Amino acid sequence: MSTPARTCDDGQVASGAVDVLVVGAGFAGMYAVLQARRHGFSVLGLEAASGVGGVWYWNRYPGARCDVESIDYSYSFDEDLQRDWTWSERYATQPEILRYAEHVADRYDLRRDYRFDRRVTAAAFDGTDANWTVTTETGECHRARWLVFATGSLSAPNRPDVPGLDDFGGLLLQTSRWPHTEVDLTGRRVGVIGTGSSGVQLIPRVAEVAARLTVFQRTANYTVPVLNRQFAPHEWNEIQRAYPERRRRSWASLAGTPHVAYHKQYAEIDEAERLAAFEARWREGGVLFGKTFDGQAVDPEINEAARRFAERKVREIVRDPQTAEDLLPSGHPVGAKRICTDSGYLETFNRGNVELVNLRRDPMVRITERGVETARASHDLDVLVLATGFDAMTGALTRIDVRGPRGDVLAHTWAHGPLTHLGLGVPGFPNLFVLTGPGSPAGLSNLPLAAEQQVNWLMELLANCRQRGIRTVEARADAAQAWTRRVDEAARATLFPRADSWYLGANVSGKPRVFMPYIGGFKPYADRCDDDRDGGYAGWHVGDVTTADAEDLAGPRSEPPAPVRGGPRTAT
Ligand code: NA7
Repeated sequence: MSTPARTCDDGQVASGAVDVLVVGAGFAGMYAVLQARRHGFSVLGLEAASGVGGVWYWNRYPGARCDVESIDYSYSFDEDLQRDWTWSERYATQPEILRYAEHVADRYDLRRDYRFDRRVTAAAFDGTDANWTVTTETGECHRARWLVFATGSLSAPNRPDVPGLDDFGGLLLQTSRWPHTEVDLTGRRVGVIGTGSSGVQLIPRVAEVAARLTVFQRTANYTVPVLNRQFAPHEWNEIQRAYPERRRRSWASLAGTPHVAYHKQYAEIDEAERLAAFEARWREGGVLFGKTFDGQAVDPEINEAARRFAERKVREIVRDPQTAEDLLPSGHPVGAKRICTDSGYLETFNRGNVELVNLRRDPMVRITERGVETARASHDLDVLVLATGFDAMTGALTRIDVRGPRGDVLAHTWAHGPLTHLGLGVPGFPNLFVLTGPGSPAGLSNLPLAAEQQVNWLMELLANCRQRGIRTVEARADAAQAWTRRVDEAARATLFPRADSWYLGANVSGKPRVFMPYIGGFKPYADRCDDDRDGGYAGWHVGDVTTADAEDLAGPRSEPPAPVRGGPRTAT
C-alpha cells in the first residue's frame, strides 16, 4: 500500500466532526457507541454489513453456534438486560445470538447512531486540527476526534490460495460469508475445505442432506462434543439467581468465564483419578477439555495425557481405522489451536455418503470447473464450501489504508507483526484505538466481557482528556515495544506457539509468524490497563503532538518482534 486509497475533498466531508467514530457493529462496537453516547460524546458508527451483530451477522452457515456458553456470552453491564433476555439453549445458535444483538440495538436505540452498508476503506489523521478523516467504499467521508476500530478479530475472510479457485463451475460458498437466503444442499455433491470450528460445525449438517460429502482436511484438530441442550424453564430461574456471582467470578477469571480447572494438581493424583477428571470434562462438553488441569497448556506431560485421552475417543467413535488415523491430530498440543466443539462430527465419518480426504497424504493440486483435483483423484462437486477461516486479528485493520500524521501506514507498521500498547493503541497513530484486537486477551477470552473491559477503560480515558482539554493521545513507542514483548513472552511460556494456528497468523500464507493475542489472562490484563491509568496513562503521550517533536516522542521505528518459532509454513 504505497498511495492513499482515497482522500476526501472538503466538499465530500459529511457535516461536522463527531467526537467518536466507531467502526463496526459487533459486540465491541455496539457497546462502544452506547458508552460514548452515555459519556456525552457525539458518536457515529460505520458498519460494512446491513445490520448489527458482527461475526454473527456474517457467519450464517448451518450449524453455526458459539463455543462459549450462552449465559456467559452476553453483555454484563446492565442487569435489566440480563434479566429480560432468556437464552433457549446452553450454546446459542447464530440466529439466536443475532437476535440478541438486534435486541440490544433496539433496546438502546443504537441504530440511530449507525450507518450500515458502509465499509471503511481509509482513515487519515490531520495533525493540524487533530481529527481523523474516515472514508468509506461508498465515497463518504466523516471526521472525528477519536477513531475506534471495533472491526473484530475473526472478520476478514481467508480465501485460500489454491490454484483454480475461480474456475469452479458449481456453487462456491464461504462459511464466513454465507448467503442470507436458504441454500438447499439436498441431494447434491458437496465438498468442504477446512476442518476448524466452522467446518466441524457445518459438516454433520451437510452430511445429513447431501448425496455425497467430501471433506478436505489439511490439519486434524481436537474436537469435543458440545453436548448442547435446551434450558428447562425452571433452570432459568436458577441461572438468574446465580448470575451476579457467576459474573463476579468471570470478571476475576483468566478467560472471562467462571470455570476453573480440576481442584487437584495433575502431579498429586494417580492415573485413575486423572482419567476420571478428563472423562468428567469431556462429559461436560465443549472447549473446557483443553483446560482440564492447571498447567495443561504449559506442561507437555499433562498435555500429552489429554492427547492420549482424546485419541482414544476418536478411535472409539470412528469405525474405519484409516479414517480414524486421519482424524487424529498430530503435531500440535491439545488446545494450542482452539478446540472445536461439535455435534456428531466424528460420527459423520461413519456414514456411507461421507469421504475424508487427508491433504497431508493426498495433496490438493488444483480446483477445476468440475471440482477438486488432488494428487490421487478428481472429486466432482456441485457445491464447494470454503471453511478456511480468517486473516485473524490484524486482517480487518491492515486491509484499511490507515495513515498517521507523520506518514506511518498501519499495514507497514504491522508488517512484521502487530505492535500495540495494551492492544489498544499504536505508536504513530494518535487518537486511534483498537478493540478486541492483537495484544488484547479477547481472542482467548469471553468476548463480550473483554469488549466491555476495554470500552470502559477507553471511555474513561476519553472523558479524562475532555475534562483536561486534551486533543491527542498516542501510544508511546517504548510502551508499545514493551507490551508487544510481553505478549510474545507470555505465549512462549506456553505450548501455544507449537501449533500453526490463527493466533500466530500461520493459517494465512505470507503472514508474519507472531503470536498476536495476549495469553496472560483477562483479569491480569484488566489490572495492567488499570495500572497504566493509575500511573497517569504512563504508556501514552497525552497532549498535543507537533510535527517538530513527533520524532522525538515516537522514538526509533519499532523493531519487529522475532518470530515465535521458525520452521516451514504449513502448506496444502
Ligand atoms: P480456522 O479455525 O482457522 O479453520 C480453518 C480451516 O481451514 C483449518 O482446518 C485450515 O487448515 C483450513 N485451511 C485454511 N486454508 C486452507 C487451504 N489453503 N487448504 C486447505 N485447508 C485450509 O477457522 P474457523 O472459521 O473454522 O474458526 C475460527 C474461529 O472461530 C475458531 O477458532 C473459534 O474461535 C471460532 P489448517 O489448520 O490451517 O492447516
